[in-house]
This record gives sequence, structure tokens and C-alpha cells, in this order.
Amino acid sequence: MYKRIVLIAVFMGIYLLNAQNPIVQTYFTADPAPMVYDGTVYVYTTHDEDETVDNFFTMFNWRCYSTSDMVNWTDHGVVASLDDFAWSDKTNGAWAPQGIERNGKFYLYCPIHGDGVAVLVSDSPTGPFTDPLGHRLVQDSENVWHDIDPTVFIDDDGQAYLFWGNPRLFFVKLNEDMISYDRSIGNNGIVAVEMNHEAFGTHEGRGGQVRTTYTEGPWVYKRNNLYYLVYAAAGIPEYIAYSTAPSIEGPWTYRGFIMERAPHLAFTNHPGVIDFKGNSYLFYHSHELSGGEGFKRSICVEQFEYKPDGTIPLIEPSKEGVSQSVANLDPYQRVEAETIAWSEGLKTAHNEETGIYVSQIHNNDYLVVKSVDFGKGAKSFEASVASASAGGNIELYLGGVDGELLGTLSVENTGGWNKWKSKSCKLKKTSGVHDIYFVFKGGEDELFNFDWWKMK
Ligand code: FUB
Repeated sequence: MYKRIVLIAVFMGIYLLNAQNPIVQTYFTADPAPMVYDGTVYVYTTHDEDETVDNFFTMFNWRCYSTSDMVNWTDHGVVASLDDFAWSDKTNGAWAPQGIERNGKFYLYCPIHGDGVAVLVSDSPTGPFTDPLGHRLVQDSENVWHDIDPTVFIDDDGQAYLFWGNPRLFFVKLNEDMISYDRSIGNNGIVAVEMNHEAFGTHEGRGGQVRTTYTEGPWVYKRNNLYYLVYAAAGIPEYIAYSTAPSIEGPWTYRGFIMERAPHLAFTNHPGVIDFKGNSYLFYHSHELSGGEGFKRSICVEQFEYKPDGTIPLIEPSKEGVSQSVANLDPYQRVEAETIAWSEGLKTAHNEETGIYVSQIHNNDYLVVKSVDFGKGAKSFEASVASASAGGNIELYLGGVDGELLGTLSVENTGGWNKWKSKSCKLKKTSGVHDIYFVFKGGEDELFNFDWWKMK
């Protein structure tokens, strides 16, 4: 019996050390919308609050995470919220957004559940975003409660399209300013996509009705002259399916599921697809982190390969996620502490002086940073920390929480949770590329906050 428990514990340890999904562990995040810009992947997410109200989606703001290696994710915090729309009185309903860059400006299309599709604009992918219109973007809708899940795409000829909708799919042709659209087509600008079985397949819905599979969460893009429409399908519970077309305006042909149900997936799912540094990735969400709560979801990612004919294979929603980094991390440049491949027990917080930092650090919490390139060798470690308690230690291990101890940085009381001090310690000389485990040790209280680190 004892041996079995030890074996299970060892297995769980190995499993956790290899886990990359979900890719954010500090908050509940859903509805991933990846955007590739300037060698970096930015993912805009919704944010399921830790406390769910009225057993429903409880979502007040939108967050952003970025990576240049697909394994370490930097938290940019809340980049937009319902408060950014002065004209809307909604206090809940910050649903699935998508962002895009055009002519040096970043446009974030935000559905406010019950108030339709709105838009924000910024000079930076991580905000601050402002409302350029003072009203919703999509006007004259048949049913504003159905106007959710916008997806945006700019075709090769420069024409931009915004698709959205549950349970039907609509689009508008955006003007070059990206905040208005051509009113001369469709119903005052809104075109309803024909929901037929050739385009979206069929499934048996609740009550035995035969329905098209399209449900919500559309994601449009073009690859090798073929247009793709990926979406949450056959819900609820939702699968992920896709259709393709020779033109962005159709006709669409149903191509089947690309992600089936799995016990750790929530009753909703929501796709985002990109190519980055020669690889293809599908983003989605699960309810693994919350232990199965469908209103507390977490974004995940899997790498996949298109088949030679451009079709997408069935993709397994795994706990391992993306194991291969596409770049190494340079520890000799300042690294934000909120750049994390995996963490246990931590949160992030924000203040004006430091931006985002790692918070709520307790004894035995840890974070992992993957593929750190020590080059010929690091000799010392420096970190910016703040503490109003007795502080604690940061222990640095190679390859695992029980790996080789490289060094220990002790952190004392700095006079406040936002009184930042730079501290350093010696490291065992290390070369090559390694995963580093930052293990936090101390007493029972909260130990310290952690803003950035660097090696020398
Ligand atoms: O996150 C709220 C809603 O749930 C989204 O808008 C849908 O796509 C579904 O994921």
C-alpha cells in the first residue's frame, strides 16, 4: 500500500513538473485570442473572477499575456475593463474579445454581454486602451444579447472583416479606420452568414432537434489561399469544429471536429489559431485548474501540424501542452518575475511604480522559468523584492524543485509591500540551457513581493 502511494506521488510529481496547461495559473482566464505582433505572441483573455456571482459567468475585465518562446508567459495584467465604456451600464459581461494591429494602432473588439460588440484602441498591444466611439460598434442588431465573440481578420487586399455571434453568425466589412463599417451591404451593413448543413454540419441538439454545429466563438483566418472558420460547436457541452471556404464571404464547407470533449474541458470551449516561428498552435480553455468549475476556466495551448491538404487534425487537449520552447530566455537581461512557465500558489498584482509583480508568496510556493540560457556561466543572482513581514528566501534549483540548489537569496523586511529593494546572492557557476525553479521559503505569513530578476 505504502509503495503504491509513493508511486502515485512520484507520478503526480512528474506530471506536475511536465504540465504546461493551463498556461496561466495565477488567475482564471478564458476565451484566448492570440495575436502575433513583432516576434511576440500576445493573448487577450477574458477573466473569470475567483468568486462567481449567481452561479453564472462573472467577468469584469480583459487580461493580456505574452510570450516569445511559447513556454514562458509574461502577465500584463488587466488591459481593459467594462469601466472603459462610459455609455454601458453593465457591471458584468466582459466576454470573449479579439485584438489586431493596423497601421501602428491596436484594436480590441470587446463584446459586452447584453450591450453588443464594442471597440477600444491603443498605441500599444498591452494598452492603455480607450473607447474611440462612445457607443457600441455594431449598431442595428437583431438581438444585441446574441452579439458576442467578435473575431477580426484583414484580407490580403486590405479589407477587414469582423465576424461574431451566438447562435447565428454575422459579419461586417470594417472600414480602414477599423472603428466603422460599410453600411451599404446586408442589413445596414450587417451580413448574416447562411447557417446550412453543408457549411456547418449537423448534430442532434437538446430535445432531439437536428441543428447546425456552429454555436459561438468564431475565429477566422487565411492560410495558403484557404479561408478557415474555427468555432465552438455542437454545444453545450462544446466541441471545436471548423469550416473552410475559397473566399472570406463563403461558401463555407464543414470540415469536422478538431477538438472533442474531454473530462477536464469546461461546458464551453473557445478557439484561437496562429502560426508562430514556423509552428501552428490551437488555443482553447479548460476547467482543470478550478477542479471542474465551468465558470472558472483557464486558457491552454497545443501545437499541431496541418495535413498536406490543409486540413486540421483532431487535436488532443493535453496537460503537457507545448513542451518545446521556440527560443531560449536570456537571464542576463532583466526578466519580469511575472514571466512564468508554471507556478503554484501565486498571484500577480499591479502598482503604478513597478507595473505587474508576483504577489501572495507563501512558504513552498514556486515558479518555473523554462529554457534559460546560462551561456558560459552565471555567478550571481539579483532580484527586486519588497516585504512588510519577516521576509523569507528565494531558492534557485536546476530542473526541478528537488534539483541541484544553485543559490539562496534571503529577503528581509524592506519596510512595506511596495518598498522595493534590489538584493543579490552568489550562484554555483552554471552553464548551458536549463529550467529554473524559484522556490519560496519562510514562515507561515505572506513572505514578500517579487518584481524582477537578473543574473550576472
Ligand atoms: O466567456 C463567456 C462566453 O463563454 C464566451 O463569450 C463564449 O465564447 C464562451 O466561452
